[in-house]
Amino acid sequence: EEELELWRERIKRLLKEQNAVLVAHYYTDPLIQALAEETGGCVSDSLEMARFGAEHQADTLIVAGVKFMGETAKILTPHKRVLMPTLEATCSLDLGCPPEEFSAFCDAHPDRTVVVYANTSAAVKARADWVVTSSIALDVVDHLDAQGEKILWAPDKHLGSYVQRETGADVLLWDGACIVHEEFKAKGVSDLKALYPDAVVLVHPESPAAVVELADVVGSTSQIINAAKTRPEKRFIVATDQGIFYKMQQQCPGKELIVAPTAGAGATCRSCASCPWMAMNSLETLCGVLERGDNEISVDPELGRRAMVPLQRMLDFRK
Ligand code: CIZ
Ligand code: SF4
Repeated sequence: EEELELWRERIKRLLKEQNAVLVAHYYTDPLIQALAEETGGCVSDSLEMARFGAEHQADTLIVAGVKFMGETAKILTPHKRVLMPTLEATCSLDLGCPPEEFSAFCDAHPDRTVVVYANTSAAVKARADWVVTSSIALDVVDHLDAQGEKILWAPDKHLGSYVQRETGADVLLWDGACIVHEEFKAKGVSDLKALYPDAVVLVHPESPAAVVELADVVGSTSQIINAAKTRPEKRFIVATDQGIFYKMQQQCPGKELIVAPTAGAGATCRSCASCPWMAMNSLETLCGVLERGDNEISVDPELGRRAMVPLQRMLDFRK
């Protein structure tokens, strides 16, 4: 307890001294999310993190999340210093989509419009026509489909097949998955739903189709939080990373939030549905990076300029 308070005080002082702002993802440790809120930083999904960092006056952005989020911040604001508590925090989607193989896949399908999820490296984004997050994937693909375009989608096959089912577009899928969401089990969710028939099922579309099928609401992290907040029901079964419960509970006082089971049936699960890379962000690693000023994210400027084109397309589409 006392030690935590010491970390917190040190981090607050260092943020101020360095004109740095903390930008944290919903899946990070609640201690980090709380500190971001207290210090005027931001807690959000990857798109809002990038937007917030770009618009904030701070010279230094401390990105608590995973590598692609730091890279996206750097691409949007190349003149700012972007630091991360650890450079080891990656993502199975990013890892599962190496730029050379991806580029060859695109070359083999030149007739397709290349749409990539935000959870990708700068080099993969640079090869894309569009970058999307889960909150706007359906709208963008609908728009492209209406223009008669065929889609090449990467890297998440579950999100991609969800988009394909919902829009009816011609979508060719890359074979990637999120190791956290892929573990949610339809049997577990339906058993839980039988136990709590009044519960609303909220599912992130990185989950397998059988789980998405059971959802009352399918959406991005922000859309899931918003659904829990605005729906009149009092109980929710949530299929996304447990880190989201900090913000959800804050926005939904008095409502019961239950994490969807990742294995077996019935029992709720406490140690799962938690991204191991997000967990590398701690008060200790955060304090360390502020003290040392290392772990700086760099993106080759030319690559960054190319990646900015599909990113800007997404930002403009959202307006
Ligand atoms: O699963 C992730 O890493 C998500 C939901 C990222 C994001 O877009 O905020
Ligand atoms: Fe990647 Fe999944 Fe972790 Fe998100 S939760 S950073 S998609 S591995």
